[in-house]
Amino acid sequence: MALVDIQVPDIGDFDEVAVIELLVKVGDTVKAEQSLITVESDKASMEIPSSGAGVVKELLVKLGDKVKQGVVIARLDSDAAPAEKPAAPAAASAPESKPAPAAAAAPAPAADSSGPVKVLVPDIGDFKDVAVIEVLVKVGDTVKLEQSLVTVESDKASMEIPSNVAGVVKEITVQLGDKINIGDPIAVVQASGAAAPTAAAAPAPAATSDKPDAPAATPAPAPAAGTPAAAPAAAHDPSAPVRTGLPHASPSVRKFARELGVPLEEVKGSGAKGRITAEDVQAFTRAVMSGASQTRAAAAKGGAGSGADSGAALGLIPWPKVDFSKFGPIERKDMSRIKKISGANLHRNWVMIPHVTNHDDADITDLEAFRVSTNKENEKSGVKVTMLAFLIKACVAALRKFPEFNASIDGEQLVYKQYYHIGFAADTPNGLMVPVIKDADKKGIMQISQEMGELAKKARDGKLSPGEMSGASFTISSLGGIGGRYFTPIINAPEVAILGVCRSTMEPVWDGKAFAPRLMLPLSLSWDHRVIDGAAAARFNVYLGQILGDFRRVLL
Ligand code: CAO
Repeated sequence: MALVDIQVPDIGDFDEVAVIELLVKVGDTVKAEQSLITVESDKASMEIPSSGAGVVKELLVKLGDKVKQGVVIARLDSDAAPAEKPAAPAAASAPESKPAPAAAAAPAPAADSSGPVKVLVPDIGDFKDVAVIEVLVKVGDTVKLEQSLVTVESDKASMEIPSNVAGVVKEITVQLGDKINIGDPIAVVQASGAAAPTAAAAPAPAATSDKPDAPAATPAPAPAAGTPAAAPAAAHDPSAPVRTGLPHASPSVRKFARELGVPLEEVKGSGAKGRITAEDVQAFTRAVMSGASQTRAAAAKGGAGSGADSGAALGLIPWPKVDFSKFGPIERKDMSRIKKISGANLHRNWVMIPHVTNHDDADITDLEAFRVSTNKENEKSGVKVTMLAFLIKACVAALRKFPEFNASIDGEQLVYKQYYHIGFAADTPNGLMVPVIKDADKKGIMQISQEMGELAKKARDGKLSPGEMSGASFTISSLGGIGGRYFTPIINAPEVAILGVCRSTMEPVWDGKAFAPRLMLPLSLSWDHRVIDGAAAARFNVYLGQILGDFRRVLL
């Protein structure tokens, strides 16, 4: 096995450029001149080719690394080189010739200190017939010295061509798609008075972008200059990996996107061949800021809509599309407004909150006997005391003892509420609604029962006001009137816990000496594991069970 180190060749004045794409992986067989990585400065991006053929044994750079000439990118086993392509000599990774400084090769404009100046394509190394893919200024624009005027692109690199004079753009003499070469005119700029430099500005080195006083004559970036591998005009290498990851955008647009934190791969390009322009990045940012759109990362954190297709934002496979009528008769109905709204909320809460549910049983034998006798005594009052009213009071007591269950997450803080507004899930013909009993700690069982009856009726009649459905600090979902044993209720964000209750049943319970018939109420407490832990949840349920078992404990 002959190991060959592949180094970054001479890339002109590019120093410390970032690796933005790895085009091969360990185990890949590469040909000589096949691109291995893409690097980028703020003005140009280029692919770094392999100076030899072989099998990649080691990749010595990773995304984000800063590299410069001489840095070893990869280690190849050249013995394993494809037979049809003789391996280039190992030493070939270092370029044999340096790029000519732009000042030497580029034609010097006849710079009048205040007259019109023709801006010409400077020395761009071996770049020949490169296409103008972006015109970055328009007639009337005031440009600074070295401000980029156009972006050109070969099949291996793109770079921006700067102005060698400051002033007002009088004419643009190239169009999108034009093929240009060294010495071709790009624009006419009315120099703004200061003496224009006598040499054409070189395209691109990163360091010059914000420094109008930086030397204009710098070497051209070197995809063309060093190894033959880097020649941008080289025929397209069909063995090069398909570029699925890198969005089509100029270096300055990428830099702009990076500054704003915009994920370029999510921006739809409106330029030629789908190229992303600065305006596209701005439009994307505006859409996200206005809430009209969101990034995939935000969606994955839970901002995704409830639609079945929002799984794409989570990187999930598409929702199955089935023609159900193939299997039998069907009927389609629109989802109710409430179902759509509650569905979106439930979906977000399910995805965003790390739910855990603790199940337990409470002995409500004595409490139920008390409830029944109370209702008998108060028959004439018209108010029926419900088990749910007792549960609300019992939960208030447990929330007082375990305040983190009555809290909400707000950024990096926890908000501990000192009020006890208890929501209860109500099943209505249009879907699930959650009216709220405000200040349940300050109300008696009769009052709570009465309010609950009124709110449940309003919910069924679709007459709840927004105020009657907001502000809950904890929620109870009771299926006791229907049946079932246990379930996993979904937390009603931004609350951090919810109690699910099912139908009580008479069960034989061991009292230490014998089995006794006891009325047992199944409890299911779902809690947010970011705020609450399992031990606290178990304690909460135990305490709740003790109160429901003997309500006098509320007074303790
Ligand atoms: N165990 C045994 N019986 C129970 C019980 C329990 N845990 N809870 C209620 N019952 C009984 C009641 O005593 C009542 O019996 P009687 O008619 O003999 O007095 C009967 O069941 C019906 O009660 P109810 O459901 O009308 O009254 P409630 O106070 O228990 O509940 C309300 C009110 C609004 C919560 C309820 O009507 C409701 O909508 N529940 C469904 C909530 C829901 O859908 N949750 C799921 C959310 S997740 O999708």
